[in-house]
Amino acid sequence: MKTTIDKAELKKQIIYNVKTLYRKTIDEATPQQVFQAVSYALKDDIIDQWIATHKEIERTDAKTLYYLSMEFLMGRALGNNILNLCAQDEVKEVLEELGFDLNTIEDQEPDPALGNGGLGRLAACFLDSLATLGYPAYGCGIRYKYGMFAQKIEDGYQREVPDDWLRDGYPFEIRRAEYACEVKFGGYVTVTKDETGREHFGQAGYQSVRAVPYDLPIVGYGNNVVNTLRIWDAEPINTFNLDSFDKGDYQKAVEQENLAKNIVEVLYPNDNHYAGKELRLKQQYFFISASLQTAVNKYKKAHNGDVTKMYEKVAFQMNDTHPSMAVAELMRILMDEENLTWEAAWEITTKCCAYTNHTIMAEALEKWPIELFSRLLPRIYGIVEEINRRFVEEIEATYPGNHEKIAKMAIIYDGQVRMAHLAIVGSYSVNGVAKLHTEILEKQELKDFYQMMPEKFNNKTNGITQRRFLLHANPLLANWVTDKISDAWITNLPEISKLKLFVDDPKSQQEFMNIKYQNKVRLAKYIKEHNGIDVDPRSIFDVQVKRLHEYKRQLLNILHVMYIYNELKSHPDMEYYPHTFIFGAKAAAGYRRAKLTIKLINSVADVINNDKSINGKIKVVFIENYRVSNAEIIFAAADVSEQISTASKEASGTGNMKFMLNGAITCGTLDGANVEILEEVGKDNAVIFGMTADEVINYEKNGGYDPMQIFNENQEIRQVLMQLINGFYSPQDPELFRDIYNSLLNTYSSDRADTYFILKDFMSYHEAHMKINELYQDQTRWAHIVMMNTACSGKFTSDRTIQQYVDEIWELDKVTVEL
Ligand code: 26W
Repeated sequence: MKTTIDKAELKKQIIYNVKTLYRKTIDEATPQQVFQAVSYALKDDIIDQWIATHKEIERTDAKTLYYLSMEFLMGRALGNNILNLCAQDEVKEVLEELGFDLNTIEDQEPDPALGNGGLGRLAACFLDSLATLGYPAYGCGIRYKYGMFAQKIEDGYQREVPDDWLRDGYPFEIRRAEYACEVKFGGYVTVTKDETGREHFGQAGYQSVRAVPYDLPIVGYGNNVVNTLRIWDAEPINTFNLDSFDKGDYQKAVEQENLAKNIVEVLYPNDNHYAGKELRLKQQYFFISASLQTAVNKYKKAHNGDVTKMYEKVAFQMNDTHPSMAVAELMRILMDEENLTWEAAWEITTKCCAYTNHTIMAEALEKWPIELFSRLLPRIYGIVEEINRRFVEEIEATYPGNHEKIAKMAIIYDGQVRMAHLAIVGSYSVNGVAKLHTEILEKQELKDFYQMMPEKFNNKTNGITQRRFLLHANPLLANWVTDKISDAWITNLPEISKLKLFVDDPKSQQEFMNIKYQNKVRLAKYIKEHNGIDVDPRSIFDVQVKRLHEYKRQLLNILHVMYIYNELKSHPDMEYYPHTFIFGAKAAAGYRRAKLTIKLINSVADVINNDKSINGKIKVVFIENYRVSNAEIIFAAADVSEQISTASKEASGTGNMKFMLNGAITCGTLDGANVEILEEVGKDNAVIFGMTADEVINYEKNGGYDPMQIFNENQEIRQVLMQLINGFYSPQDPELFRDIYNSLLNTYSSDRADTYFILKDFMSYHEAHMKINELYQDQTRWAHIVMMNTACSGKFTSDRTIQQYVDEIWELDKVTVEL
């Protein structure tokens, strides 16, 4: 692939940027200043492609996607942009000539972390694939002043530190004040009748905020296509008028200023947990209203002001229910501002909107109290009421006299607005994110909707971008793959199956294992620098990195480490290959049990890592501040991928795919996309354990199971559990982990004991680990397994996922950009 970057020109630009940005010569510049200067220099080239892309989209009037998401977990842009511009060698050489190392410069960039976990990172992978495949798309989101908090571990506890990612300025963004628009909150609805007697709705007495977009370029791989991530900042509508003697005006001006300041202040750090905060509802409406207003205006400009066929050129994809206000806001714009009738507006809305569900966890469901919703968004609430009234009529027509159906399916019910129901009713497509997940939606969670409107439902199994998670994250393996089978895998991942030719070739095996070893050395070095712990790169790196949540069962993992440790202590000559158990996870700031689990992991690490008697056979490492940038190093170095959620709970998972691509074996339950990973790689190349989703669901229907029986019958498990309450890992405070103990055995709280079937799956998990212990010691067998994992990962590229969305939902037009 040829780049448009010219070395001499780039060098000149960097020197010039350092001068004009910082009044410095290049030899005086700090790495952070060089990072800024390089980024601005590349942005210059990117902007040419960006402009060309938009010219082409306009010229061909191509159908465009608006991916609506409260989260975009982008990770660093510089390294990725360099790769997608195919300018790796050029930039590296120029920097070397100027006396800087590219890796050091890349490390200066803060991680733009405008997301929590899976859902936000999926959005980022999708943008990469859309640009690379040449599909016109906007990501629409919020420019949070503070992104996902940085995690500090102090005395084993998590402390949250604000993520001030904009502190030094973010070089890739562009403020687009000319696209600013007004978003209105509160007040009341006005109705006027025109001469024909038709009612027109408006708003009065409201407060408003000025939404100002910042655009970030999304560079396609080697194709000159640059799409846009448009994130919205909030500013006061007009700086208030100090001359005003009117007390009411003054008050209102101050309030509006505060509203603007608060709205985009911070990302809510909850993952899979709905907290019902008023400010979050404001955030949702804020970015949806701004995004839809601009989308409609843009469409109108290109189509003589006529919106009636908008669905031919525009698709709105709602990333979970967080943006589902889009349904009502589009209706508002089309009726109140474009003067369409309800019927005409509804046709357009339901031909433009589509919804992706990302979780079946009941506590994640967004339900807003009517009081709050209608006070904050009176006009939108009125529209939702009307959508609901008409939908309930439809239910009655389909199921006459069936009041239970209405109770189960209505959008407004029991004093609350059910956002998932709004999203489903207002969309032409509803999809889950893995086969099993979509099946569970159809058969259980959304059964009534599936029965009434089966044609809307479809599956889109998630994917990841190999550009970031192999090409950028693992250059050694990426180069090796390219040497073996050409670089076609970069834009066509299924090509990677050609590696199957090499999985039993001794020389290739050795090369592959040697690369894994070097990546483990890289991670060991990171761990030494950040944790001060020595880990042996020859040990098995067994890794669980993801958000901390009970359903993801980090607790199962650490209890099992405690179990193995006890075994090693009582049978010192036990046959056990050295293991390094690596964890990385942020807990939501208010999630107490999750935070206690972090403390437990760190306490166990303290005891085990300092016990000389086990000869370093186990090390436990908790990597602080897990995020996209260190994830890239971690995936590349993993031998074992822990994907151990309670079956049925993890909608898909995407970390599982990143591990697989980088040559790790999955130790997992039959949950989410693990099921499809197993299908691709074959049962000899993955280790599966635990209950199936059906079994879990059945137990749940029958009120759970009795963990006390396991406690009583299994002495080793009992010992582990007793160590939670006898001070073994917390001598200063033996009661410290009582809550975790109780959660597994007691019904002291409203929850069932062991809600997530940790003890039920425990011995099966242990067997899985013993199997891995055995497999690893046959290095030929192991190399075959992990190479098969890389070779069979073709399905899990987000390029495939996006192509399926395009073919089956969005029907976008491809553009090609010639410079
Ligand atoms: C309202 C609070 C809240 C916040 C975030 C509720 C739900 C969420 C997200 C939907 C949680 C999430 O990230 N879900 C994950 O989405 C990934 C991408 O589809 C899946 O791979 C994960 O299995 C799923 O947990």
